[in-house]
Amino acid sequence: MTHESASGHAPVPRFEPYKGPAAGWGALKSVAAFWLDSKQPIRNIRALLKTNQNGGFDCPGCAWGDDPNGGRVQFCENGAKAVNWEATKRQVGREFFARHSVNELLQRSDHWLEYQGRLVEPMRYDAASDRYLPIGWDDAFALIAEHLNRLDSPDQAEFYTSGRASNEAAFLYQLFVRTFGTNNFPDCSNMCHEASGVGLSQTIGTGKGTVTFDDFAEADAIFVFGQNPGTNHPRMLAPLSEAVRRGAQVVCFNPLKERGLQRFQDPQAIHDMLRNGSEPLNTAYFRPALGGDMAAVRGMAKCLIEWDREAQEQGRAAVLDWAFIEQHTQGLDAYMGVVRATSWEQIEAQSGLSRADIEVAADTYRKADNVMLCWAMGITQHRHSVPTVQELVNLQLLRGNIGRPGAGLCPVRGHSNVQGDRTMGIDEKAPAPLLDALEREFGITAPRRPGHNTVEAIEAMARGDARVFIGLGGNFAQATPDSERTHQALANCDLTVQISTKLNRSHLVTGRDALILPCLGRTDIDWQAGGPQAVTVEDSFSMIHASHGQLPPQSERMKSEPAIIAGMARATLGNRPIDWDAVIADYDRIRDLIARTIPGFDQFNDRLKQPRGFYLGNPARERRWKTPGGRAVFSPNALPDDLLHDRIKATGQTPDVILQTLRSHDQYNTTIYGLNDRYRGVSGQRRVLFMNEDDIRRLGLEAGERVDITSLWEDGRRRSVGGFKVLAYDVPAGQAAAYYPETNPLVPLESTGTGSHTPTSKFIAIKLSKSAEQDHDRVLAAG
Ligand SMILES: Nc1nc2c(c(=O)[nH]1)N[C@H]1C(S)=C(S)[C@@H](COP(=O)(O)OP(=O)(O)OC[C@H]3O[C@@H](n4cnc5c(=O)[nH]c(N)nc54)[C@H](O)[C@@H]3O)O[C@H]1N2
Ligand SMILES: Nc1nc2c(c(=O)[nH]1)N[C@H]1C(S)=C(S)[C@@H](COP(=O)(O)OP(=O)(O)OC[C@H]3O[C@@H](n4cnc5c(=O)[nH]c(N)nc54)[C@H](O)[C@@H]3O)O[C@H]1N2
Ligand SMILES: [Mo]
Repeated sequence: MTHESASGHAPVPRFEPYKGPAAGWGALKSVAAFWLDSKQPIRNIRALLKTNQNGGFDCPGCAWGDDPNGGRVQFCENGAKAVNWEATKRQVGREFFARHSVNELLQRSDHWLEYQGRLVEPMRYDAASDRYLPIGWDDAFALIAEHLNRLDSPDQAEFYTSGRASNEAAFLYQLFVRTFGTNNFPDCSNMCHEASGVGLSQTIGTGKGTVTFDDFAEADAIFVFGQNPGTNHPRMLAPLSEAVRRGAQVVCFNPLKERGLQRFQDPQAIHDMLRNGSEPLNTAYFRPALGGDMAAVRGMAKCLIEWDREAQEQGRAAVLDWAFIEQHTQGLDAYMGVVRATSWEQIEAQSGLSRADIEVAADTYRKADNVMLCWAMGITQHRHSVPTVQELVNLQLLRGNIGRPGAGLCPVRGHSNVQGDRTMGIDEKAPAPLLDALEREFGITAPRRPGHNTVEAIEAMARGDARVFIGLGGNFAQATPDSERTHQALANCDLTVQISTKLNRSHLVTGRDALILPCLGRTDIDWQAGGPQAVTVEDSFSMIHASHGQLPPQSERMKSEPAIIAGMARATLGNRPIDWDAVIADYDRIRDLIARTIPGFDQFNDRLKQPRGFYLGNPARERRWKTPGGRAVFSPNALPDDLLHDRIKATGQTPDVILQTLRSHDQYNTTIYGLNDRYRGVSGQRRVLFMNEDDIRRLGLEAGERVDITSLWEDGRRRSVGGFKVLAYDVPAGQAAAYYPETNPLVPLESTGTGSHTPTSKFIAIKLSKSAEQDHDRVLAAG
């Protein structure tokens, strides 16, 4: 793969510390560059002003919720990039594919592939010429139906979903697939917040966060674990800096000193920018070991329990909220038992933090009346992520920090509708009430066998047990672990189908037959027989609202996602269990079906008319616990004995460092917008390895030289990636960081979270060696 810049001119790789605040002028400059590059700046600026506004479209960026008090422009730098990226005028159609064979395209970088423009017509792979050729929509649907109906069992097909799909698309998709007869719904959530869903359902009886936007204004302390909002949820910076300004505590747990968690300049507060002032974003910053958060939070709980005991002995006010514990929880005794059994030595060793530091964090926690805990991928992509999420719940239960204003649990979701897709039934573990409702409403026999998650889908394709792969959005080949094996698994299929907006590697790693089906994006106007259609999404705060595309589509040969799903369904099932064309004519009809089958959506179409949509509600927020015992549950998990998996130890080798894979500022998951990572001071390059200076010296390396990275896993396979430039960076000793997806070849398919099956992308044991591939430009400065 070459690493060229997509726009043609070779970038100069640089590395120098970023001195500006997060957001602010730096962000505006960057947005302007992307606007101009979209080739239709004025049109896109107009579109952008409609982002997250009433009558406008939902930002195709992250799942952060809107400020319900509204008014202000509700987009951020990276949302602007997402809009410009989707709304480009460049096109990828038959001429493009006539010029490039698939093998030739495979040599291009991910950045180059997506940069070529919007996919504008359906294409079918032709193995003889190794090229994609145009195909009509009806022929494409017929081909899919032929493959699906030929399978021995519906379980031989995998139906992937990426979290941008709207509620309407997701609902139709699961109805089609379940009528067809399988629960094989691998989705991006399996690689993302799965552990949050699992951990929360088991403890508070709902898999979603309990807070809404307004809680940020009422919290006395906000803890942010394993999240980089400056890049990934920039609109979160405003409530965080506002919290600090009014005297609340914002406490960060992150091994990297993320710029976006330190200083912030609000791009919407013009006076802030004119004086180039900036607001601090945190009041304390702890830098744990990778995977050390469970131990750190256990330490905090240990402090609270101990302080409560002392308070009781001395007749002072209790530290724990005993009234809440007695009325609302179960399992405290067993939990206290494991807390007592957890030694400070183990807590310090595993968390990478000192007891004194943890006591500071616990004291901040104790002094705050209302505490919110926020978290993202630094928590969920570990082997013990479910117990870690449960430890966050344990902490909150100790002081009743759930179900009152300014307090609660806030898993900050990724894709803009990943939460909604689950609500609509994109779930391989098919909840029985949903299946019952589908059977009742549609007269189908819904499959009851659990389906495949993402990792199981890869395994099934690799074994030859699954033979058709259909991807509703996303980039399965790149987003998933163990790239070489995943690619082989996809290539093993009889048919691969990608429903996409932009060209990516998943279109190039084909089954024997392969289709590219180009779809409309969030920004595009979706015209159907009944006029322009809106779709709906659910944000991280369970707010449901409508999204109306604003820009005329690039080509008449693109279809909306619901129309594509309906086309596949009609060809495969006929008009069973619904008249597919009829619901596509007017999406209100899809919403009527949702209203009749998905809890919380009654009178869906009417309630959508409320400005800013409606709140789906969350029983745990009202202290109603949908658990088997009707109470919130303390989870008595022991800390892992060792963060290193047995299969790492079985190699007999000691890792040089532990690697986490993360996002740069210029990417959206596998979509690479550019080669810069502004806040970390990196420009013009992505193949970099952030390392601690002592580790660089210890391993006999030099900053600026290139290394090959090999991961450790006992299964006889060699997993390595080459030519990563070592950057001396302020990371704790023993850790390293590099960008995803370039590092996915290192993540073993079997290295997954217990109970979540999420690949452990934030904990990869690696060895380093000097690379044969060296260059002469040296790093300009150390971070
Ligand atoms: N612009 C942009 N926005 C996005 C995305 C994008 O790619 N680009 N992706 C979207 C998606 S799907 C998601 S899921 C979210 C992801 O949002 P994030 O979770 O913020 O994404 P990551 O870049 O994976 O960052 C993980 C952060 O956790 C820290 N970390 C890693 N390991 C640990 C650990 O063991 N403990 C602690 N305490 N911290 C740790 C890392 O240093 C890093 O700051 O963002 C969404 N929004
Ligand atoms: N090593 C490592 N791996 C990871 C992660 C990590 O942190 N480290 N993070 C994981 C996480 S959190 C996630 S969520 C997954 C992401 O996994 P995915 O969701 O599968 O990947 P994306 O990169 O978001 O998908 C990008 C593609 O989606 C298509 N697309 C964009 N917009 C639309 C649309 O509106 N409709 C349709 N149909 N297609 C569209 C475009 O063709 C684009 O190329 O990756 C996971 N993989
Ligand atoms: Mo995600």
